[in-house]
Amino acid sequence: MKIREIHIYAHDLPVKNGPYTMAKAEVWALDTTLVKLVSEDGTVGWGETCPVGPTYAEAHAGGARAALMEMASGLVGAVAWPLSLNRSMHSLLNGHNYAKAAIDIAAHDLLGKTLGVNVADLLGGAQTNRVPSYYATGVGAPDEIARLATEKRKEGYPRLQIKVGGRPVEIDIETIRKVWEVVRGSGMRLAVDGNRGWTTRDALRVSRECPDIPFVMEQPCNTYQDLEKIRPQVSHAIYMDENSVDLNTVISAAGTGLVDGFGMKVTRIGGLQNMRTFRDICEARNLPHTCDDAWGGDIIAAACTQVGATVKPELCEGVWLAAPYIEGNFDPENGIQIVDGHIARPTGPGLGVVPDESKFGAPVASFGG
Ligand code: 0XW
Ligand code: MG
Repeated sequence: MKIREIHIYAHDLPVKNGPYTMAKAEVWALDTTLVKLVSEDGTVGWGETCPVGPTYAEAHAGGARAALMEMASGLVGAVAWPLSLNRSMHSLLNGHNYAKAAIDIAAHDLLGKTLGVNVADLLGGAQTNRVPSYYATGVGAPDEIARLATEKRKEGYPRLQIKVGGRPVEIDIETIRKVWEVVRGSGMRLAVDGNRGWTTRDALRVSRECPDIPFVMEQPCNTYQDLEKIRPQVSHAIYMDENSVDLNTVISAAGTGLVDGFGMKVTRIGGLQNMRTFRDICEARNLPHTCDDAWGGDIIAAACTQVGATVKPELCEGVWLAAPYIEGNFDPENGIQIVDGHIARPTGPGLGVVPDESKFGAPVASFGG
């Protein structure tokens, strides 16, 4: 199974009722990058990567496309089996996981379609066809976030992530308290995500002032070292998100007991090949985690859902999708949707979704053929 052609597309995804706000980012529209791989026998596989603006992570849309173009001609003729392909990519470009992930996802789709097997089964086997999701609020006024929490609880979401940071910490504490008032006793799990926006002083204060509220503190501060500093002093569980940039960091954070779990993004870790290793490291250490991405349409959504379905259910913190913030789907028939806080896993071959590529216009670059 060798790659014959690589096509790269750019597509705009406006934020419904935008902007979407986080401690260090405010986004109105996301520039997503799609990759189409065509194998020697004409089978097609799709991949996608969509950084949520240029300030959330060390990634941006133009960087993804530049990295893909740097590698693409060297990948024409390469073996498309995911492990081999990842090694080929590393031999052509150092780093840039989030760009390599688009090729890796496309290779999994291609492999699944070639073998007539679903991606979850390629990754070890689906445990469920009804994958739990979670809702992430933006940074907002305490009463508004509490209202949203009530709405999402009623919709059936098993988990809520509240965004905080980038404003006086007193407002974050008030938000957490108001949300707790409306979800307490419902079974809805709570994460408070600072997206690197708190100082260690703020994180310590929140933990001290909310000892009665059982939330997970997700990526409260900017660096790995900040997490090491607060770890012995907070009573809340700590999850690492943005700092878990590669498997090496995950091994350290899991192996030293620095964190109690992870918010993980398929593209940040480099795609599905690395995601399955990440999943297995977490299972070996009994650490819960999400299977998300920063943003993106149906291809990313399907990739996250497929790998999410393979996570040991008691360790699965949910699959976050941008779907509620996006108009429409790439795949008009099997587009991914969240219903009652859960995602119906598409069970067709590969990712189980087939985009209507006319939506993407002409490729920004094509290689091979
Ligand atoms: C809620 N998410 C999964 C989507 C946004 O890109 C940020 C992210 C997170 O948890 O940080
Ligand atoms: Mg997060």
